[in-house]
Amino acid sequence: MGNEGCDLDSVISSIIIGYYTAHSLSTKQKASTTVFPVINCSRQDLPLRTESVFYLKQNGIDMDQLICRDEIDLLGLCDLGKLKLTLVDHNVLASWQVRLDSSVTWVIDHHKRERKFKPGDVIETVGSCTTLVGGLVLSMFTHDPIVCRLLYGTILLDTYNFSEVTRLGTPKDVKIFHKLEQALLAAGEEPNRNEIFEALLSARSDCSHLTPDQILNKDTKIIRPSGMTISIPSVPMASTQFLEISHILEALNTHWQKNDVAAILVLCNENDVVQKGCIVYSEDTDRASKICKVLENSELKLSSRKTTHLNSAGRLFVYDQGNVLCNRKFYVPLLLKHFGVSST
Ligand SMILES: [Mn+2]
Repeated sequence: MGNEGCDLDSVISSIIIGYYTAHSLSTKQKASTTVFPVINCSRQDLPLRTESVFYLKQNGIDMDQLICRDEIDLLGLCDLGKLKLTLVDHNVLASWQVRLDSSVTWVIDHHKRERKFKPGDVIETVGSCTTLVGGLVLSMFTHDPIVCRLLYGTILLDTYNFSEVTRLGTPKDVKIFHKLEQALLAAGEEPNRNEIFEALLSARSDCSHLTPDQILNKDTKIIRPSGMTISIPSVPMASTQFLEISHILEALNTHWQKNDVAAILVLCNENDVVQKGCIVYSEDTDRASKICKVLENSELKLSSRKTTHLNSAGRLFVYDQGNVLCNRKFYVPLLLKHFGVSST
């Protein structure tokens, strides 16, 4: 199971590790075990994962065959002692899934280690979790172009096509990527990395068929520092473009109420990875100012922008971000560190 952000990395890592695990079982184990990837979002939210929908479809994987988290009673299986859970693309369960932790038997992740070291776990900070997955499974699936293609495209997207600007790719990403490329060439394919990257990028940014509400839920992380909850949606557009979406203020207000959050911190990605702005929205001006102060005093190099948005006085704080390489991986620890991690 991947993380609840459920991006391409999480979806592909869980599918490939599920496939690998199923292939690795002994005949005896096969008789008594079912292995399946869990897509860590609800069936209803699956269409919001636009790049995953696009890439799976392109590679002939039927979305209806996948199991979303609301289609399987993991907690029930856990309570019965019948669950062995592999975590991919995260190493700490979301707070509302933390009861599954006793069932976790294996972890493959590229985020900072936040759990105790266990032999067999693969936790390394590289650009993409699929790089680590590729390192584990490639020898078994060198001749399987679908597996290779799924990993290949995901590494490209996560490293931003190994861009020199973003520097998201590590030497290990490069190494596994080249092995995948060799495997695809050997299979008679001619992978065009720029084409694949551009197609994935535009699929990820494609919000054309989404409602304002869906845009806010497309790629959202909710964090709970002590005493407050903050929702952090990341949107693939500039802040000006975001604020021009019709009924966006209503959608922010609904999101704020529904999730019972102190504030919504919208991260605006232009080109999808270079982050040029953020917006803080709250009906609770006191808390919003506290959050803004933390952001303003950080390395983000924020400059406040006056918004002329109707009825937004005191509720909407719009910023340009000078340090364009800081993304949610910077914001989350910053806020957690400042406000303290909740004990609940
Ligand atoms: Mn990832």
